[in-house]
Amino acid sequence: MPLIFLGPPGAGKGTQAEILAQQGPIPHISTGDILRKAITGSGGLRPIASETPLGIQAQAYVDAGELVPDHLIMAMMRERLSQSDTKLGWILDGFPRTVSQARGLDQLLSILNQPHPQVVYFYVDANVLVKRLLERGRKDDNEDSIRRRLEVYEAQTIPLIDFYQKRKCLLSINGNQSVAEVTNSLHLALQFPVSA
Ligand code: B4P
Repeated sequence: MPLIFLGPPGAGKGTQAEILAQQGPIPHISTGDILRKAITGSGGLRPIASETPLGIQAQAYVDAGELVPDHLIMAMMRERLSQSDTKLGWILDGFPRTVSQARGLDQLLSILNQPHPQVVYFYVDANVLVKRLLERGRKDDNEDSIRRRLEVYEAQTIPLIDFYQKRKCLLSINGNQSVAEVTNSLHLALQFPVSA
């Protein structure tokens, strides 16, 4: 089943997508990881000398906690979702992040003849998010960038909850729990999918 993981920065989307992808044949596709790899050449924290044209364009946005422009993200996702490992499904982590990206994904899926995904929304209290991100300490996990990412999330990504709720394909998971508890809730929810 194709899945979209939706939620604020630090909600545990990447953490849960990684765990789920290890248990089955469908890949974890993180736009954040693809962008960081394009920027640093390694997907890690240390810049090396192999940044790509996408990375050069994306770096300032990622560092400031802004969204990378839709046309760059859509081109990146068109390429990624056309790869052969996506035939059985995928877990999209961090995409779509705007209604415009969600509409772009709809068009892409109909071109690629792929089914519409189930959307999983991880809700987490703001104070928990900030604490987790500061503890993680990635290059873009500083106080200014985190504050900006949360503002951008509220303005541009929250409308997606309504967008997918209207389609009756949204499941809600309490992401305030421990990693293992969230994984357990996710398994239960995906075995018995219901509309939120
Ligand atoms: P992302 O890489 O998506 O960054 P994120 O939202 O902060 O990561 P995530 O939410 O997956 O982290 P997780 O909770 O798993 O994006 C980075 C940047 O890339 C964006 O700011 C933007 O500039 C750009 N970008 C990405 N996608 C884009 C798009 N579609 N359009 C435009 N721009 C885009 O983990 C957070 C921490 O919490 C970890 O340390 C983890 O160990 C911990 N944690 C997770 N679950 C926990 C739990 N249950 N309990 C305790 N700790 C937990």
